[in-house]
Amino acid sequence: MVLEGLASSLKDTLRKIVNAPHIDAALIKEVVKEIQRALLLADINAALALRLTKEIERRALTEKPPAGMSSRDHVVRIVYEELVRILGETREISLKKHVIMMVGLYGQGKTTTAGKLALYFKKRGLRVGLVAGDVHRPAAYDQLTQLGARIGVPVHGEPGETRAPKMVREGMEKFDGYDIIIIDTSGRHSLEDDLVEEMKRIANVAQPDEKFLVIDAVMGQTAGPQARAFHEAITLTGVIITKMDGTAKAGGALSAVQATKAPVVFIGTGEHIDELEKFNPPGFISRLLGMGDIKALMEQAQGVVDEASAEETARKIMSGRFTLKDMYEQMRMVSDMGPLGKLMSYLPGVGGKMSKEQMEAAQARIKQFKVIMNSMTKEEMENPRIIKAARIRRIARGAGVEAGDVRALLKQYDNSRRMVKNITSDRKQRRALMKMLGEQGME
Ligand SMILES: Nc1nc2c(ncn2[C@@H]2O[C@H](COP(=O)(O)OP(=O)(O)OP(=O)(O)O)[C@@H](O)[C@H]2O)c(=O)[nH]1
Ligand SMILES: [Mg+2]
Repeated sequence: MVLEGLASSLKDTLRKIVNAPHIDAALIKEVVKEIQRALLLADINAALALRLTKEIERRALTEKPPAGMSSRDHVVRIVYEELVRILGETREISLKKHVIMMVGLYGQGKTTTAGKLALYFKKRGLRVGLVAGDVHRPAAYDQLTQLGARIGVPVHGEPGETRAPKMVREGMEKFDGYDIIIIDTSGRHSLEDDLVEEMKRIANVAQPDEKFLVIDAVMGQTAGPQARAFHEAITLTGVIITKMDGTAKAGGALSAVQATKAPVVFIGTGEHIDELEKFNPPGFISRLLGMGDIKALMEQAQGVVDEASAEETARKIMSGRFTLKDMYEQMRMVSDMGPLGKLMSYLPGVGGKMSKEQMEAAQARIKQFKVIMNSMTKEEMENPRIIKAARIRRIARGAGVEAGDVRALLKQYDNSRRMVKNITSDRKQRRALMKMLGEQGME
């Protein structure tokens, strides 16, 4: 795993929060100090680490947890959110036809990454061509040809040709009907005028949609000034940080590049051709903290609830009109979120209490309820009280279940309605529910 050291100390710290008998200022201060130490070891800039941990401390001491969230979960969430913030937004990558130009200093991983990107797009069903625009290093053409052959992507190049713009023009013509054209270019020891000149001439010929700077993670914080210099010279559209697997300094490179406002788009995580990852700060931090599933679910849950218009549901519940249809909608929302187990593990205070078997049983029941409701009439859905023995038999037959299953559903509805009624008659709970459904999504 990338940034192993940082990951293990952050996980230890989170464990301390989760296991604490109660959260108080002393614990928060201690935790913040540990986070700061871990960040410095991962080569994060000292001023940045200080600012970040100050903010974590301030929020943890002053913010109240949202309704339904324990103060432990709340502090974990603050740590998570602040770490994500220093890595910036996820930069999406187009899967439509486009041209990519790779630039960077000597030996940073341009050629390897050009091959990795070619495979990345090929796997997504796009037709890719590689152009060997590095005409200065004699072995560069062979290297790219071998990479191309391994992944079944054609390479345009000509050993002995020394005019890069000419090579690129030919490549552009040859791959004219392709979806993605990736141009490899030469590196230099530093950002000298002739490198800038050559990059500009190639860009002029290729008119690339993406100009990706490739930087080795071992550069640590100096990746920042380097990215800034390239950005000023040719206006980058993104940065790819390679060799994230090999160094503890990767945190320095990531955060320093982010500070230049040239977004990190991919990271290289190994020598192998498929070791390239789309860089996604929330996902990256979740993994560092060992909470990948939870975060993914948090986002997923938010998305589903938004779509289903949580406010509408909340308003209905408030007005006391809670029909079978509403219950069905809610079940659909929940089951659309995938395995119920995951949802349960996210919900504060619930996680871990249900066994795997219990969760699977709950999931199966939701599925069955959906089938049963599908054989009800609109009237029955809106006014379940009219469902008596004869209707129960008809519905059971239609859904291919036992009458007892239909009764179980009606019982569940009764329970839910009673619960809703209790909530809506209690002002405090009403407010909490409104908040949960309307303002905070699933939180
Ligand atoms: N461990 C690891 N090695 C990598 C990664 N990306 C590239 N490399 C290695 O880094 C070395 C240099 O990679 P190249 O792709 O040749 O670098 P370049 O920028 O094209 O180099 P020049 O063309 O000479 O400027 C190779 O040995 C690659 O295998 C990565 O993500 N992880
Ligand atoms: Mg190269």
